[in-house]
Amino acid sequence: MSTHDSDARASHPLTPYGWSPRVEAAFDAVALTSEHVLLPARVAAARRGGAEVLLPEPETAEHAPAVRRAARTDPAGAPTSGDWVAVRRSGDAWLVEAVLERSSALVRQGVATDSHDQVLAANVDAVLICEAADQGPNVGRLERFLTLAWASGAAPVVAVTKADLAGDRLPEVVELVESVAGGADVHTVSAHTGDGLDDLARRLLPGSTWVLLGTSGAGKSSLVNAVAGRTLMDTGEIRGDKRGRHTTTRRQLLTLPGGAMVLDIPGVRRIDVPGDADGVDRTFDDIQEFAERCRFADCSHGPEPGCAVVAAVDEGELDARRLERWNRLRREAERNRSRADRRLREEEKRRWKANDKVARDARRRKRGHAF
Ligand SMILES: Nc1nc2c(ncn2[C@@H]2O[C@H](COP(=O)(O)OP(=O)(O)O)[C@@H](O)[C@H]2O)c(=O)[nH]1
Ligand SMILES: [Mg+2]
Ligand SMILES: [Zn+2]
Repeated sequence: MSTHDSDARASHPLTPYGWSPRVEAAFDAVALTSEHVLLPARVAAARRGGAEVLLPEPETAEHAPAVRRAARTDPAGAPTSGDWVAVRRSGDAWLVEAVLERSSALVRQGVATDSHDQVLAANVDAVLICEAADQGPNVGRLERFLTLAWASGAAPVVAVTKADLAGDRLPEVVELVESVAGGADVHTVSAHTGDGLDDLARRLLPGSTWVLLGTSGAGKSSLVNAVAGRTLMDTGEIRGDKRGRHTTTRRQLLTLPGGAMVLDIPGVRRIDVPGDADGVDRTFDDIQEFAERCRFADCSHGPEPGCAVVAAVDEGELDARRLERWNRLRREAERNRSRADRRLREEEKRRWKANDKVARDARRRKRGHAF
């Protein structure tokens, strides 16, 4: 072959969808051990019992038995938007044989004791958190979305949307957002005037995957359409027409004309933060820094002596309300962590019992055969 490896990669038909050496290696590991001829594909949207995949042509695929079984045990393992999968042809149908290892996963914490986490999006490079300039901002919500994004393994970026509606308050709004954004960059944009769109568009690199996070009405779809220069997503404007209230419930990976992929997660009002301490720590890295200077390593940042966090509040270096929100999210993450642990233990017990039953049945059968 005359082409170099990098050329071959650049010309791979899945390159526009984010095909990378990492994904290639993950696919090879699966393909080499399979008895079937497998092809790599990216999941655009999950559907009942299967997925819409890009091969790169869009196709519908069903879960192969192994994937179905795995999804029953742990729904978080089912193919979701953004996943890389290995598929194969079976008669007229496509079957998803395996979900490849994820580089990141945006997880919605299961709230009920027995409920599972839901993976909202996989293999995401960046999360674009949209917060409308004319309604707030709601810093508690922003911190929650930031925590979710950091916990996913993707990098958060904040868009202060509808800048044209904020009037004189805009600088104040942006300053407030920046004060809680931490390591996330803040872009101020208006889908209506076009302000700030070029700067944001420059970050949407070809082959990168972005997830939009924000409440309904924050201007996510309008922003995507404005960046794309055409209507890729339905916006609030069409609501209330003859078709009635239109709310998108599908999480579908779309490709922007510039080559980046975006995924909207509609209808997000509030998401419980996952039991991943790293997400909270990174969101509140300012408090984390103070906490490292506390006298005791296990400081609860309460009334004990030598607490650098409490001292920072006293000295006006840290907003007491931010400290309160930090404590709340830390407690929530902890609660969700122990809930997840409990669920794991229970599942283990169930599996163990099931295995036990299989063994018992086998013994019984064996005894039966002896006669
Ligand atoms: N003035 C103004 N209105 C906007 C802007 N972006 C969105 N909107 C309006 O806000 C409403 C909700 O927008 P939409 O994109 O559907 O929000 P989504 O639910 O987050 O996708 C719609 O009526 C939009 O026209 C903007 O930049 N400026
Ligand atoms: Mg929308
Ligand atoms: Zn302390």
